[in-house]
Amino acid sequence: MSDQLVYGKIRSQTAMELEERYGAHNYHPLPVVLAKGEGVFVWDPEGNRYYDFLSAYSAVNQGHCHPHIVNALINQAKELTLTSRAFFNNRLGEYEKFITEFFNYDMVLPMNTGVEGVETAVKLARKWAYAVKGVEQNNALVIFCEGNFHGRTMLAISASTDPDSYDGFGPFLPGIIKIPYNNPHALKEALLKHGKNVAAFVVEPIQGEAGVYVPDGGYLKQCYDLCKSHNVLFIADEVQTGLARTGKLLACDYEQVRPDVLILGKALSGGVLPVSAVLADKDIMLTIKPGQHGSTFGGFPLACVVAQAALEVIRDEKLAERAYELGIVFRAELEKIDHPMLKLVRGKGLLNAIVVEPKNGIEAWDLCIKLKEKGIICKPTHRYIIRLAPPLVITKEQLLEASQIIKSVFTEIQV
Ligand code: IF1
Repeated sequence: MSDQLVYGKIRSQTAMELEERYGAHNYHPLPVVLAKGEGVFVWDPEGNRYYDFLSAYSAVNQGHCHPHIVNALINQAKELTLTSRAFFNNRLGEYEKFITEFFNYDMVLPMNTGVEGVETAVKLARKWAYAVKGVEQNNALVIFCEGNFHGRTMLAISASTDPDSYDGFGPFLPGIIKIPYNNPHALKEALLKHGKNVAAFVVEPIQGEAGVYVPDGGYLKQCYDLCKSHNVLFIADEVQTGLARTGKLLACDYEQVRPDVLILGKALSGGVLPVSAVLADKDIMLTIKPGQHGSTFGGFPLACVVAQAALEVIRDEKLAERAYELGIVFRAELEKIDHPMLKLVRGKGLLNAIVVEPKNGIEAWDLCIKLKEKGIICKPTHRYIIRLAPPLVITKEQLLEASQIIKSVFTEIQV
């Protein structure tokens, strides 16, 4: 580990102390300070290099500071950044055409964060339920899955079953039903009981925060068909699973399911700006009229050019195909690790996780500290799962090198 300051003006220790003193304590970061990112690598202020195996929770699928995306940002930033939607601008329409053709939907509603995308999708579903399905005003219901993570707003935590997300923030939003994930029968029961008032079913194709919980094959299609038979919108939250992360452009593509409403975020900007989007066809999208929804920065010129560049990288560098092939290689390497703490390897594409059993007081956090010391940064979700999600631009050689590092951490732990 080098000790001299290489990047930026403050040392790691100082950076951590400043965050501790002046920043809200709403996170418990791994003790590593990042000062530079390029592709699959990040460096701390002292110049120590790490493989990034979190990818900012799948927001930098294209790799850190991808030149095509950063150049789009820089060039646009010199011309026009923000106009508000009080006026037209020369970037939004072009981007809307690009992204709706890219994902084969009639229209897009541009927002900023992933959770704003979720909020927008639920507002659309309610509007559609009253205007098109004929649900009585203020009686619309939305079904979510237990173990979900959709963000941190009051809607999202009202739908959450994780006490860390909702405890102490009540009262919560009404009109929400929670059913077990990966259980089509539970959805069928809920729809038989409440179907006439249900506007939508919101689901993550793979539950990321729950620990990369991959549902059984056919789950999404069964849920989609159940929704169609009850005139209920199928809403896919692909904020984390979308944009090539799981080995397909969308995780729903594995089952040829076309969501009625598609929510994108994170890698939609390649990690350069908060950019999210909700895609749907006209009959749904046009239920929101002028002045009924929006955001200051939603669809601003800077976001439009960045998002288009981010999608071009996914297309031109064939990131979904790469994630698919390399995911198979990576899981095969991880499954070679024969250690009592390593219970399970699971994932799709390059969204993977290892389930570890704490032993002799050693938990997932301790493994992440050891991985950091060996040049890989990742983060546990819950106490026993480590998500392993590198940027999709990682090469096979780099993935194999990182796999060896992961193996070495386990072999060095005596249990
Ligand atoms: C945190 C988790 C991941 C998401 C899905 C919507 C959103 C997210 C499927 C909201 C955001 C982020 C939020 C971030 C950590 C991270 C996370 F650990 F919190 F759960 F990825 F799994 N839908 N996930 O995963 O998007 O508003 O954040 O842009 O809050 O700590 P956002």
